[in-house]
This record gives sequence, C-alpha cells and structure tokens, in this order.
Amino acid sequence: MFDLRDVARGRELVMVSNRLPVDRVRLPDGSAEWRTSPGGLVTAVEPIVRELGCLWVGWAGSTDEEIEPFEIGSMRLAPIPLSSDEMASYYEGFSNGTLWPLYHDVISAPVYHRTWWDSYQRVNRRFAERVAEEAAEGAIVWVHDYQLQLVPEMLRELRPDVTIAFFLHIPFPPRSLFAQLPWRRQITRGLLGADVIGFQRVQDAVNFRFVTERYAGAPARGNTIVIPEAPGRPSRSVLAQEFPISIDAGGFEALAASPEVRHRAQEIREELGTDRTILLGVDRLDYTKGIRHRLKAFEELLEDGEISAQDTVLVQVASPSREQVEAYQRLREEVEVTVGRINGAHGSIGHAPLVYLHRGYSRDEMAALYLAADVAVVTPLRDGMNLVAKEYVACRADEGGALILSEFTGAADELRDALLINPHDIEGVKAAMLRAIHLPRDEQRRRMRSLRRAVYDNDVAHWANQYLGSVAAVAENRSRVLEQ
Ligand code: ADQ
Repeated sequence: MFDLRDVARGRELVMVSNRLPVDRVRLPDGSAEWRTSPGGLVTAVEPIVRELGCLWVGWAGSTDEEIEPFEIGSMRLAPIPLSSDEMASYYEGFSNGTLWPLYHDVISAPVYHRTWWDSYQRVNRRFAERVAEEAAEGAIVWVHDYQLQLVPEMLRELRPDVTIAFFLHIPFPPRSLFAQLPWRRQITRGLLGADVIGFQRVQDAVNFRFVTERYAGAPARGNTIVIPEAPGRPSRSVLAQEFPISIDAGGFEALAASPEVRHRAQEIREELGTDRTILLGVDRLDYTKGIRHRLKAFEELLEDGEISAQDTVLVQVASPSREQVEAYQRLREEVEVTVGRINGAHGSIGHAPLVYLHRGYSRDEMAALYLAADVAVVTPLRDGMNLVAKEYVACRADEGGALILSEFTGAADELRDALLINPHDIEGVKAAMLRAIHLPRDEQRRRMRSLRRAVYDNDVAHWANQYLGSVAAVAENRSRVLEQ
C-alpha cells in the first residue's frame, strides 16, 4: 500500500466537479451551516481528499447567488455561480437531457438544442477560468464527469503548467451512438486536453479510443492516444484507460459492525416481519436504474403466486433526482402508480409487499438496510459502475445475503459471483429473484466470500492509487521535460 502523499509529491490537488460535495443546512436558530453531502462521487473520493486536502471548484447548489470561498476540514471550496437559466440549459438541458441519455444507450431519447450547447460551453469556460485563477503552479487538476468535458482543453490553453486528469463516472457510448452528437468533434477535443482520461470499464476506454481517431485525427496505440503535432504545438500523448471506481470497503464494514447499526438492522427486520424475506433496491430515481423492470418482475412473481406479501417484501429506496427534468417526472409518476397498484392488489392489512421510500438517508441507515436485506436487487439498464452493489457486499461481513446484479453495470465486470441478470429479460430477473430468495446458505457464503474479495482487492484506496499514480507519473514526466 503506498502513501497518497508520495503520489502528490507536494503538488496541490484541485478537484473540479459540477457540484461541490457540500450542502447548506439551515439550523433551528435560523443560521446556516455547510455539511458534506452524500452521493456517488463524494462517497468515492472522500477518503482521498481527507488524506491529501484539496481545493474543490464546483457549484454550491443555489442559483443566482455569488458565494465566497470557504473551508471545511481539509477542503478549500471555491463556488462557481450558476444562473437559473444556466441551470435549465447547461445542467438540466445539455448535461441531463442530451449527454446523460446519449451516454446511457439512449434509454430515453436525447434532445439536441443549440442553445443548450451554447450554455454548456459558457459554463465549462467559467469553470476552466476559475481553476486557472485558483490553481497553484504545477497543480494536479482532477476534472470529474460529463458536465465538464470541455474543461480539459480550455484549461490547457490557460494553464499549460498544470497536469490535467479527467474521470468519466458514466459509460462512454459506442461510436455509433456518439456519432449522433452534433458537437462530437468539440467534445472529443475537449476531453483530449487532459493528460489522463479515466473510464469505469475497459469497453468505455475502447469506445473512446475509437472516436478520437475519427473526430480528432488522433490515433491510439494501446492505451495511449497520440495527438499529432500542429503549428506551434508539439505532439503529445494522452493516456485513456479504465480505472474502475470503488468504495471505502473497510469503512462500510466498520459501520455495519457498529452496535447502533446492528441494532437498527434488527429493528428494521422486526418492523418488516422477521419471518419475511427482504429484497432491497437502492437507487437515485433514474430511468437508467431499471426500477420499472425490477417492479415488473416482482409484480409478476406475486401474480404467479411464487411469492406473497406474507413471506416477501421489497424495500425500494429511491432518492429524489433531477426533478425538473421531464423524463424524471414521468418516471416518478410511473413508479408511484406501479407501487400503488402492486400494494393495492397484493397487500393485506399489516403486510404491504412493497415499501417505497422516496428520500435520502444517512450512511448509517443505508448500512442498516444493507445488513437487514436478504437480497440486494441491482437492475440498471446501463450504469457506469454502481456503488450500491459494492456497498452491500462490503457490509456483509457475515457472508450472508445475495446480490442480483445487472450485466449492464460496470460493477458486473468485477463482481462475477453475483447472480448476473439481463434486466430486459423479465423471466430471467424473476428466476434470479426466486433463486436468490432460496439460495442455500453455503452457496450464499461461497458467493459472498468471492464478492467481498473482489471489492476489497479494488477498494477506493486501490483505485485512487492506480489512478493518481498514473497521473503523478505523467506530472513527473512533464516537470522533467519543462526543466530541460
Ligand atoms: P450514481 O448514478 O448516483 O453515480 P451509484 O454508483 O449507485 O449511482 O451511487 C449512488 C450513491 O448514493 C451510493 O453511494 C448510495 O449509497 C448513495 N445513495 C443512493 N440512494 C441513496 C439514498 N436514498 N440515501 C442516501 N444515499 C443514497 C454515478 C454513476 C455510477 C457510478 C458513480 C461513481 O452513475 O455508475 O458508480 O457515479 O462513479
């Protein structure tokens, strides 16, 4: 295990993401306080930041407001202002109405608006300029995700001294889908401003390396993309490779082992009925997560009489997400109607087959849910990684429980001993649910042991070491070249 400080070698770490990893919380006395917030990205990088300290540039969560930089623990936070118009066009529009569906296999149809694209460029430029102003000489700048794909190129123009890393948390689409994007050349060039581009899966990196040749005239040799010489610019290379993200597995295990969480898990089991099998789904309420497919399979099992509300319950935690985007409003309506229909048809007084919770929970409560659940049901139609699957496994030091996992998640590349399913195949999902419910204890144990090994072998520290290790190697090389 090597020390992250060795990786940074005294260079400042600058994190750049659409959203700062904090929420403003109103206290009872009317004052406000900033607290770190939950979510995929923060969960993943928090241990790294805690260790190294950093400057974090991002939006603070409220529109039409200028907020002064502030500090929390070892983080210095530099808020980027966004207007409500930009929220609608850059964030809800281009990021979540164009890129998100395009990059997730067009599960929902992407919408292409030129005004959204204009706004995306403008906001990306604002981020790049702010980083250029704030970053220390020779800093390592780590840009996150699809909302900021133009930042690497823009920043390189402004600050050639910094090393730029980009990490895409969501899938990179096959070239036949990426080809739809009217601004495919600009996005490709934007990303290629980075020195290192990290992807979740091998296939994402392969997809990207295909498009760079076509749209930026930059061919790949293995993992390395070579950007040809241009007037006034020497040729340079970009590493584009998979670095599958992970979780603080030990942290989750310790949390799940705490007396409070164990007590809470027992309480949840008692409230739901100790003789019932508990199935658990945890997702942002997003159409990529396959929640409708999961509910359909569950409903059919009830209809077929394979399970009943007396013996089985599905707890679906769906945290509110992107509520201003139309596709998300439609999904919420559909899910809530379905939940009502299932409970109406198959519930009895005291026994609802479905418990639907539309809200966010603390990490303790999540760990208690993981511990209480006999089966975790993870059914995305497409997902960059899916941390919920890894969190469930990390919490199960008892080697109990079963994981149903969609083949279309990045996590499925690593968690080979899950019960792998194709969420489009409803019969297959039903069969996996029944199998998981009746999985013999020794098979449960064997599978969970192997899953836990996979999660621990590549936990967040390992991921950070691999990724930042590659970035630091590039930074060292660059310093050497600049000194010559
Ligand atoms: P997400 O799409 O948000 O992340 P996921 O990887 O499952 O998906 O991460 C969700 C995180 O939020 C988990 O840590 C989970 O515990 C937490 N969470 C979910 N619902 C919650 C609730 N109701 N209350 C509290 N916490 C909740 C994106 C990509 C993923 C990728 C991650 C990280 O879409 O594919 O795995 O980034 O790169």
